[in-house]
Order: sequence, then structure tokens, then C-alpha cells
Amino acid sequence: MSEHKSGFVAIVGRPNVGKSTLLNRIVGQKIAIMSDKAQTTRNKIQGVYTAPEAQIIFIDTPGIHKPKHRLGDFMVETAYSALKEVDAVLFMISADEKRGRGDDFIMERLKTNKTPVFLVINKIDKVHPDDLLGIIEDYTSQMAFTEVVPISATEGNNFETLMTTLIEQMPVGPQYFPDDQITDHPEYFIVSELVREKVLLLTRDEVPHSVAVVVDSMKRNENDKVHIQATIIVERNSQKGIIIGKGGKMLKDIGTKARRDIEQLLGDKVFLELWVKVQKDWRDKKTYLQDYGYRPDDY
Ligand SMILES: Nc1nc2c(ncn2[C@@H]2O[C@H](COP(=O)(O)OP(=O)(O)OP(=O)(O)O)[C@@H](O)[C@H]2O)c(=O)[nH]1
Ligand SMILES: [Mg+2]
Repeated sequence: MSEHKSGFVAIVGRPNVGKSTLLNRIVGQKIAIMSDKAQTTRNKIQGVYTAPEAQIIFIDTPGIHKPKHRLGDFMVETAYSALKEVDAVLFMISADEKRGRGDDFIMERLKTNKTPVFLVINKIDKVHPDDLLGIIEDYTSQMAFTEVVPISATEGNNFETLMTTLIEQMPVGPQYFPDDQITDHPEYFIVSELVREKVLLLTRDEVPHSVAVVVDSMKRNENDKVHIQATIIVERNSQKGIIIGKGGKMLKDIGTKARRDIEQLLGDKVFLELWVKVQKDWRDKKTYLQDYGYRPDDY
């Protein structure tokens, strides 16, 4: 029998290419929120993949972009910090988008690292198979990759190939986490993220980007329901109006949808109470960023 392998793998790329979707497929559960809006992920999210022969800890990261706020600075720094001390990097691109300055910028950064880089071409379900060769040629002319793996994170195409190739790349090492642990994030963090995901789903323009969610309390009461109180923070009064909606309809919608996901996560009935608060320009204020969970010392 061959020796047990283990290692750390960072998933990086521009916003919206499907990094979190891949992470969720890897761990088989929703631990990272996903949306069609750019800049969904704001923190590093660790997901643990455990097989009899190997354990890989994946680090999903915020999409690398040109920051316009302190929050953006934090997100990009967070993404880069994941490149330290990993055994491999998955550089993810989307097959239906042309290579842009953002991709070139990320590749320049990756070239300064000695870590093996896999080019993961995601969303192949959206393009004709004949288009793949052109994409591969375009990227491999820019940088030498350890492997190139075209996948579909939503459909699962080539997923097994990606995992097998990655396991081959991992060094011999122990199992760090128990079999049933899939993340190191506390439940309240995922709960707050699930609420934010519903805001991303139901609002548009600047609103999704202006929102933070904080879980104020999480208690199990006598009838075994989990009682959760959370606050949705926005940057201005007009946004508070949008989040609450006509007659409170929007807030109710956010709550209903979030509750379903939270019940799935916790495996229990949930009573979710949501509040909305304005904190002017919080995305540019250091203390608020820290209060809402965007702390650089967590790097
Ligand atoms: N058609 C198709 N859509 C995909 C695929 N993978 C992800 N998506 C969609 O792409 C969008 C972005 O997915 P995310 O997983 O949130 O992307 P991300 O790279 O984590 O984005 P950020 O967190 O903003 O950096 C979502 O609407 C996904 O459903 C895929 O393989 N095929
Ligand atoms: Mg993401």
C-alpha cells in the first residue's frame, strides 16, 4: 500500500469564476456562499477533503480585483495570503470569458511563487469543446502550469480527474482533521454568510456589495428550535429601505430563504430573527471592518 498523503491547496482567480462552487463540490456540502455577483467571497474559507489515501485542505479565496474600498484591500490581501505555505495553487479561469488584465496580473504574482500551479478552466459546459484548445494555448503561452484541467464545477465534468491529479501532487503526510470535519469555520460564520447570500440573490447594483451580516446570538430553546438573531448592516438609509422592502416583504424573503439553508446546515428547525442597521461607509472604516469579521490578523 502507498503512503498516506496530505497537503494544502489554494483556489485563486478573478471574481465570479466559480471558486466557491468548486469548494462546495469538493466537500459535498455548502460551506461557501455562491452568487452570480462578483466579489461574493470576502474571507478565506477552508474546506477539508478526506479520502482513505489522502486529505487535502482547500482554501477558497476572495476573487482578486482592483480594490475600491478598505474592504476590497482586505479581500485581495486575504487572497494573496492564501498563497503562502500551500502545496499547490489552483488558478481558476472561466472558459466563457476572455483572458483579461486581471488574469495576467494574477499570473505575474503566481510566477514569483515556487508552488506548483494548476490551470483550472471552469464552466466548460458554457462553451463548445472545440474552443478549449484555443484557451489552453492562450494561457500556456503566458505561464508554465503543472497541469491544465478543464472542468465544470456545477455539472461535475472532469472533477474526479482534478482530484486524482491533485492527490498525486500532494506530499506524503498525516491526516490533520477527523474524517467528518469539513471546515474549520464556526457555525455562526456560515450562518451569517447564508444570510448575506440571500441578500446577494435578491438585490442588485451597489446593495449586495454594501452589506455585512453579523450573528448576534444563537441559542437552542426548550422545544429544540435554534433561535438565531442576526443584523444586516448597510451603508445608507436608502439601502435599509431596499432591504426591508415594501411592508417588510424583502426582509421576510431574505429570512425565509436563509432559514431553509441554515436548517439544512444545522440539521435542526430554526427561528431566524433579522434586524437591519445603517453604518455609514462601513466598508472604508477599519473598526467596523473588524467588528464585522474582516480582520487582517486572521490571515
Ligand atoms: N455554467 C456554469 N456556471 C458556473 C460554474 N461554476 C460556477 N458557476 C456559476 O458562476 C457564478 C459564480 O460562482 P461562485 O462560485 O460564486 O464564484 P467565485 O469565483 O467564488 O466568485 P467570488 O467569490 O466573487 O470571487 C455562480 O452563479 C455559479 O453558479 C460552472 O461550472 N458552469
Ligand atoms: Mg467565492
